[in-house]
Parts: sequence; structure tokens; C-alpha cells
Amino acid sequence: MANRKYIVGNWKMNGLRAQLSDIADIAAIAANHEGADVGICPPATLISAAVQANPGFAIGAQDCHFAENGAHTGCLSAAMLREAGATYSIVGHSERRADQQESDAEVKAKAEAAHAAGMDAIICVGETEEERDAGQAIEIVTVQLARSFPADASADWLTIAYEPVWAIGTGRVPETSDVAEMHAAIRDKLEELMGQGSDSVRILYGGSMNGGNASELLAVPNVDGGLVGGASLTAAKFGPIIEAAA
Ligand code: G2H
Repeated sequence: MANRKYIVGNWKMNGLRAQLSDIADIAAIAANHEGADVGICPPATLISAAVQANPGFAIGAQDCHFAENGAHTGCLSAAMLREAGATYSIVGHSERRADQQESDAEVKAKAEAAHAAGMDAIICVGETEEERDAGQAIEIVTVQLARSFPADASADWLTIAYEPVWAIGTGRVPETSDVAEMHAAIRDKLEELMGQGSDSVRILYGGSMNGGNASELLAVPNVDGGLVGGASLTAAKFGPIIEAAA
């Protein structure tokens, strides 16, 4: 049976208090499309206000630290984000893997920290353009997934996002046949890693998803939703993606 679609907006480093009205508009659209799960991950500074203004709408974090607390200037623990109202956290986004040199082991620890603090986790994996051109995409992504994979994983709290690095914010998307091949490979790897229950772990596609390509991408086997960046910043752009999923 197909999994219920899950559409998550990743606002990255975008959004001041003035943009809270966009979250309210998106939450209203989501409330009218109960056929899909929808959420927004704003910058951490907006989590608390977004939660308070939109009860029942799923607000998440874009990252969390793997440590419970301590001398990590500028970082936020999973418990802090949960206390602010986030119910899930993205971990291992390729921008963090590249900009902050996050390793697979750190991503694994972050997913476990999120779960320990009572949040769900969305683990991101994806290959670079060079790796795809070299024919290594599936090997790179499945190894990344295995090394980033948390202990005690369960579909109750874990989601995977496949985001080819070269498709992020570029307007380029892979052929649907390539998306299908990669999502099938991720599904197989999940079965190997966790056995029973792996079919229920949702695998999102991310990378230049928009209102024009969402229907086609969401129809690909094993694509259980989308992790959306630029096209999640306004209701006008995000609404059509929610509609395509619901
Ligand atoms: C991929 C995605 C959101 P965009 O990073 O996670 O961003 O949709 O802008 O490519």
C-alpha cells in the first residue's frame, strides 16, 4: 500500500517575523488538504512564534546538535528545539554536510538525538554531480544512508529525503527514471538495514520541486513526498505542491 504523502518546506536561512503570515497561509491550505501531511521548517528563530500562531500545524527544525547540552557556541540541542515546539528536525542536509563538514556519523547521532528528545527526524542523502557523472550515485547514496542510519529506527519517527546535490536550488531535476531507480535503491537499503516496517518509512524527493513538476515527481514509485526549498516560501508557490500531494 502506498504511504501517505508528506510535503515539508525547508525555509533554510530565509524568514523574519514578517514572513509568519506566509506560514499561516500555508497552514490554512494544508488544513484544507487533509490527504497529505504538510509541514514547514522555518529558521529556529521563528519556530516558537510559528507554533503558537498555527496550532496543529507541523513546525520542524532544520538541524539539531547531537549533544544533549554543553560548550557548543551558537548551536541548538534537540531538547531546545522540541521545547520551542518543533516536532521534527531535518538532519544531514547537503548544505550542512558541505558548509559545516558534517559527517555521516554526526548525522546519525543527530537523528538519534532528535528521537531521544521526542522529535521525528528527516535524514537527507544525495550525490554530487561528479558522483552521478561517474556512475556512482546509487553506491554513494546507499552507503551514506547506511552510515547515517540511526539505531532503533522506525517508520514512526524516521523519514528519508533523497536530494541530489546538483538539483538543489538550480531548477534542474533528474529524469523520473533516475528518481525511480534511486528511490527503489533506497527502499531496498532500508529493508536491509531495518527489515520489517521498512516499507512504511517515507522517502521524500528534494531538489527544485515546484508546482510545475510536483505531480510528475510524486507519481514516481517510492516517492512518498517532497522536501521543498525555494518553492515553499510562499503559499502561492507551495500551495500547488500541497494540492498535487493531497
Ligand atoms: C533541496 C530543497 C529543499 P530547493 O535542498 O531541501 O531546496 O527546493 O530550493 O532545491
